Amino acid sequence: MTANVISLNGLSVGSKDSLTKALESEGCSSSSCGSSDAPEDMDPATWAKVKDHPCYSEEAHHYFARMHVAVAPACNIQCNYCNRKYDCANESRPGVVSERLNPEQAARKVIAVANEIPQLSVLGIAGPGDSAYDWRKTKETFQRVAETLPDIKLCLSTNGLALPDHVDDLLDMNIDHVTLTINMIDPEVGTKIYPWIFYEHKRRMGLEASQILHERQMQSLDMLHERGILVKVNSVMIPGINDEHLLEVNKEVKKRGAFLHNIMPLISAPEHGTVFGLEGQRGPTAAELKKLQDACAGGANLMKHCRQCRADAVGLLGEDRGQEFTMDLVPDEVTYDPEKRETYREWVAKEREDRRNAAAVAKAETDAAVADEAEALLVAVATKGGGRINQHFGHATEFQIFEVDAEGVRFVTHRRCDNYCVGGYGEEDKLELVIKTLEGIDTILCAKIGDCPREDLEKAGITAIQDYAYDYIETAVSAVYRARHGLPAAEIETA
Ligand code: CLF
Ligand code: SF4
Repeated sequence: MTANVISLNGLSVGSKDSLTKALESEGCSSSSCGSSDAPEDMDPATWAKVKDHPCYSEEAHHYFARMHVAVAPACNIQCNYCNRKYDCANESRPGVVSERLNPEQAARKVIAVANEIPQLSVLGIAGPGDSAYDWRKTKETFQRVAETLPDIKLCLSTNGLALPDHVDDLLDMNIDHVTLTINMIDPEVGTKIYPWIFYEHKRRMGLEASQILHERQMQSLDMLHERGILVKVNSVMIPGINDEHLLEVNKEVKKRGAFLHNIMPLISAPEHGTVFGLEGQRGPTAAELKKLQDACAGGANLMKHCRQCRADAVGLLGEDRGQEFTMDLVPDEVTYDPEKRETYREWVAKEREDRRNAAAVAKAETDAAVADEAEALLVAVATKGGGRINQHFGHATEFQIFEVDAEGVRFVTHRRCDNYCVGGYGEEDKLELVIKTLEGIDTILCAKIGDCPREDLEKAGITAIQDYAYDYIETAVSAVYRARHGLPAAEIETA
């Protein structure tokens, strides 16, 4: 395949060969460490809403970025997994928000980011408190941004308690993506998660608090659905508290029209200072999360590519470029320049079509040649975005995991290795830990890999392949599967 490829960092287009050469000259300092939705699955109006939203469309997350602005510090409830000194744990990793912004600063920052990151398609407000409770600041920020950048999608994340009071504002402002964090539909379960809420000028405790929160969350979901606003439900999976119960939550939110359900593992450590962290409440293992996700089959569609980002995250999901855009780096006056973003969108439209066609050909040829019952493979991919295999093994901070069988190639999840790659470990230790995170993986596809890590991976039973550098993920994964069955790569014509 000799398709042109785009460098997502610099928006420069080149050939696969030229990028491979660039990669070689770049070298590598490290020798070791490295909604399953599609247009045909939904009506055109819904597809138009989600196609460029990296959280609502798995395909879009390869191409488009989101940014959060931390304008809403106040919150009206207490979750046992949250410490207000930290980001909203609904939508972020625990970590202090670098800076809180006022709406004017936030709007300026969005323009600065849009000028530099052409992939930016969504502005989300996810705290660090509750965006619907701190509504005045949320609303002013959205209004300011909409005036300058009308093509940016506006996205809100909230616990839902205050939301029914603002649904009409959402409609007026054309906001069609809202995330509700719903951890229970049984208030008894809620008492173990929420010690109090603040509602109608009064602090409510215990069962009363959970009862009110539950009713308001269901009311929010119903009101949003009735008005055609797409709702994603986020749930934090807390072993021993709501893990089994989330199956019921999944069914209920589906019944009430949720577009997606995102079940996120509890992140909990004593140093976060949360009630759960101090009590030693653990998060679920990857296997427990997968088991719950599998059990939800047939219920609300699941989002599986969430990165639990910070309330001030900037960039593609899985990367955070927030430190490049702190307010001291944003000019006092910024003028929006749409050119880069327009060019990028035109490129993405062609690229997506080409990638989809290539994946369809590979699927059809494989389906016809491999028996249905043949075993599925798990393949890890090192990618910087764009739906291509374009990252050096040693530079990867996470791997995207794809499953392939005769039915085709499916994104399954991502596995992070940056937890292990930051400081304190020698190169050898890093590789050992990366290998652990890749347990169960058959093959790794990356743009380049050194001989030493390749041999160590081989010893661990994982084959590392760089022959598909800069190819589309689906066609390369499919080629690996076909080769396993003694078939040549599918014949694919690309633009
Ligand atoms: Fe932000 Fe949330 Fe909007 Fe996305 S995040 S407000 S819907 S633009 Fe996305 Fe981040 Fe997961 Fe949230 S990956 S934590 S789901
Ligand atoms: Fe923290 Fe968000 Fe819960 Fe409020 S809703 S307590 S900010 S996690």
